[in-house]
Amino acid sequence: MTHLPEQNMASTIVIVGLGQTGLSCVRYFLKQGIVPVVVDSRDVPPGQDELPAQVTLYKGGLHPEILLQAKQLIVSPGIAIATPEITAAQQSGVEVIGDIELFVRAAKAPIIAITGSNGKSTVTTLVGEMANAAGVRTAIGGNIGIPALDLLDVAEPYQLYVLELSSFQLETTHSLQAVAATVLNVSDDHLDRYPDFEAYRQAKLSIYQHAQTIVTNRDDALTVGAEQDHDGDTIKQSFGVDDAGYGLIQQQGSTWLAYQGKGIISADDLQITGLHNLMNALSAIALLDAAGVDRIKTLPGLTQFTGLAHRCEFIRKLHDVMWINDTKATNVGATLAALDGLKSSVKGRLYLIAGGDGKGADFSPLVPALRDDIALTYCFGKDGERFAALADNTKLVGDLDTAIAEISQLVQPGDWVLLSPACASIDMYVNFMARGDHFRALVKAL
Ligand code: UMA
Ligand code: ADP
Repeated sequence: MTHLPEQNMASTIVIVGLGQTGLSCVRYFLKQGIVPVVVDSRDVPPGQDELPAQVTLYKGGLHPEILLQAKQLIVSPGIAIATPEITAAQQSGVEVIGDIELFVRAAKAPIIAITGSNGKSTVTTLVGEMANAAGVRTAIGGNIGIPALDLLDVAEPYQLYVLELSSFQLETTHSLQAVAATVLNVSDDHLDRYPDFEAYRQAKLSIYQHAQTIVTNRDDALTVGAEQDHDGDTIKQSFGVDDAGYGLIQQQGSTWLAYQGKGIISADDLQITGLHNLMNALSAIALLDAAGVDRIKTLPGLTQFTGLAHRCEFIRKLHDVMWINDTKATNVGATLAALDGLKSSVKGRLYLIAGGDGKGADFSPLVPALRDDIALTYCFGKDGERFAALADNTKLVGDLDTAIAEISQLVQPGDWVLLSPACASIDMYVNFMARGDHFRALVKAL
């Protein structure tokens, strides 16, 4: 039995899950003179050394007796709200919200909200850079790795917030009224956390609730919600490869990003490549237009954007062989986008390195690409065997070191080697960045 805190639990705020989110919530409450308690199921929760002494941490379990007596639970995204201990507290009348709900209740500037299975971090960063280029003091945060509540703690307030929101964060957010909201795309992901794909999709579509403008993807019908998913007077915009709304046109011998058939900027002026990145740029323009930011002034932010590390990141050209790090491809949709975007540039053969924790996803949409576009796929990690079974031209190896050592012996000038795992990294690495850093180090050492 846990010893309950001495303070009156009925007025206590309980933060469920330490980690980055939990710590940001602690800082937020302490700043307001409120001392919360923290509960974490892990024996050694990350960030416990940073926890101020006046905050009590109950670890090694979710301590239902504390949750049941709380005034409010602030649940971290890493913990499902369907967890029995949390459901029981909710049913007994305890309010259950997340850090994004706290943020939107407190934020004083408009919010652009971005979700989707892939492209969230790219679009969030791009929108932030374009808005700042236009002279609008803008902060980005959320699932991208900067806890949203930390954005409130600044001397000079921001004029615009751009939030990357995961389906987990959206589940515990109810008061978001975005000036513009988008679901970039929806494909299999996190099926280990949801009963089915539709439940995951619905969590994403909730971003549209009470948005002034919603921006959907014309090429992905799953991004379009039902009428009840948004208010009656919501403005609807969309992006896609055709020339309707925000789209692409051919002009002066090249592809242009356009709105209602009128060219905005030539794709040749951008430093990011691949059709998926043109879609990312179109969605960024649509979101900023909806937020009323002067479009012309935003464009230098777009032309200067070189993309994010770990997403189709060029690492090295060695003996005319290209080595690309796409470790952030943690689901099938992202790997398909990388293959689609890159394959036309490959003059020789393409080698793929894939595998890790598939989070319950169906890998079969990759089969045609594995068979037709790739010379040999090296598979490793928890679901490496399941991956290797997809096609004949695959090889199962124990780790990334072995994959790279073997591929480096096979490659010829003109070949490309792509790490695009279609899986999460947590079976073997701290996070996707550690996997990408390992790849980079191995390739640099060749
Ligand atoms: N956990 C427990 N017990 C607990 C609390 C957490 O086992 O009591 C585990 C979770 O199952 C999870 C891990 O700890 O595997 C981290 O969970 P967390 O809620 O403590 O995570 P934070 O450190 O707060 O980071 C979270 C987001 N993490 C998740 O949603 C899992 C970060 O997104 C986000 O950048 C950060 O808040 C700031 O907003 C990461 C992520 O992987 C990058 N997101 C998923 C994705 O992008 O696919 C959704
Ligand atoms: P997220 O934050 O949603 O994970 P990122 O911008 O970090 O998205 O990109 C993750 C992966 O998805 C990378 O492998 C990247 O190449 C790929 N990607 C980026 N934009 C898109 C898109 N619009 N559609 C499909 N895949 C994309």
